[in-house]
Amino acid sequence: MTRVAVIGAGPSGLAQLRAFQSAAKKGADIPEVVCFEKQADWGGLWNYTWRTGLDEYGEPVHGSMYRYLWSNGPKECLEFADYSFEEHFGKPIASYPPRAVLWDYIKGRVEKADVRKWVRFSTPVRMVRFDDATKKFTVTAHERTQDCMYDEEFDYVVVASGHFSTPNVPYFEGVKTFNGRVLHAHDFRDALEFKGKDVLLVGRSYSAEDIGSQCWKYGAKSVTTSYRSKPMGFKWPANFEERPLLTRLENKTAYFADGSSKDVDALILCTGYQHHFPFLPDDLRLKTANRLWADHLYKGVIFDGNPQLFYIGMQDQFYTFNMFDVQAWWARDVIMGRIKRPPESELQANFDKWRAREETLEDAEQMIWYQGDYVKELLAETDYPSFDIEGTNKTFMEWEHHKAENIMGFRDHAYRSLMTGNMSPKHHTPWVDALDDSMEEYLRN
Ligand code: FAD
Ligand code: NA7
Repeated sequence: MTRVAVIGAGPSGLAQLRAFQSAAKKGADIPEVVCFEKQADWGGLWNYTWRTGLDEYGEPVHGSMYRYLWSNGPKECLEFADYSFEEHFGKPIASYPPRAVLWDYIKGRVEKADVRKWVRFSTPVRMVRFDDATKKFTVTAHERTQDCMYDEEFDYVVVASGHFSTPNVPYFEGVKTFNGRVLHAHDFRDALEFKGKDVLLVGRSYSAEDIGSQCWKYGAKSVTTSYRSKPMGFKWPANFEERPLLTRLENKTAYFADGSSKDVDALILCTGYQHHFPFLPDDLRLKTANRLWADHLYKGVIFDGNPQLFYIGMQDQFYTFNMFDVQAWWARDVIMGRIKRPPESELQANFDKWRAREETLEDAEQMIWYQGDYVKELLAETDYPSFDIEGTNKTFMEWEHHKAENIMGFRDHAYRSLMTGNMSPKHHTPWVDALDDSMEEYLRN
């Protein structure tokens, strides 16, 4: 029997499990699927951990999510086409759910699909090797609760281990003797730690924007973000400012590229993440920057060095859950022979086309249409329930405009579900005043 290993049970890995299960439900003969998950539960980053550094087994902690995190984009743009929010919660809910609400939603679909039995929890994959003679992979896994390592053979491997977990940590002169707390966004957990403090963040992307906003919301004395390329440019509150790049630190003083300085209590490096696959050898390991068209992936999914190896969710992301779904359905169909693997020249031409367009992209709006068009291309080739990509793109555009209007108030807006057609209600409390991020509080009428 054909065997498929899925590495990771976050949204991408779970999309792969659901893809196979949905084919089985329609009567298809599916391969045997084994999902290896390093954590004790599923949901990937959405499964919050208080731990930082190493976990109870000495494994690097996967989680980069923090308390009080609310979705940074409308939930209407990530909704599963085969399992709506309304089906899960029994009613329409507001558009920017806190982490716990999204985790519950992710779990709901796979619980309904009854695929937990396919997952081996607390089992990091240590190594994957491919044998050119037998055309099989050997996966070495480590079951941590019994502390036992074993090998198993597979015909296909799907890597869904995420790429927002291993921090990119640049060096800044003077950081060794800085008299304050220094951490990377990956280790940020609770904004209350910075209440009453002057906080400096390096970076200008989602982590800097959101962790800065969190610190401000939970009472930081001041928030300063420092950019390398260009400012974020939002209309920030009075005690929130953007400065050019940090050049050095001295005691508690930070110096910036424009010659200015500021005394700060803490430095949070929001400097992004590395695609990091310590369990893959050179010939199977994806090497790419965080970009919309990742290197080495045909159709954004098949590894160019091995036709039996797939990667899900490796792109930089506007689209998330439903894009992972479409990728997983597509990978499933190639594995099951429903989609004939196109010849190398065609795959390369397709890669070149997307790469060339990626290089022309100038702003977020163009990037959103680009990723939407990519999702559309894969969607047309599978039986994943079709959904309104144009409508999703337009919702993203509204989101962008709402952020430009009011960065601390964009989460107070509501959008229409592209899956059910129903309008979502506005949340009962403005985001700036909503300090309790529990699911009970969010779902309260
Ligand atoms: P992950 O969620 O990272 O899951 C990967 C899984 O693989 C994990 O469970 C991990 O334990 C497991 N794993 C890793 N290595 C191994 C191994 N060797 N063996 C076995 N298992 C392994 N997206 C949104 O749509 N909205 C948001 O608001 C949003 N906020 C975010 C906030 C933060 C702070 C971050 C970091 C990301 C955010 N994202 C958001 C993007 C996020 O990448 C996706 O939502 C989603 O979690 C990606 O799913 P994934 O399955 O690809 O990766
Ligand atoms: P991103 O989106 O990859 O952004 C990384 C940021 O870090 C970006 O602004 C970079 O600046 C900045 N960066 C990287 N290296 C440096 C150095 N050496 N000096 C200064 N600045 C640097 O990561 P995020 O963590 O923000 O977001 C990841 C995901 O988490 C995202 O999907 C969200 O949903 C949540 P640049 O822009 O290149 O000037």
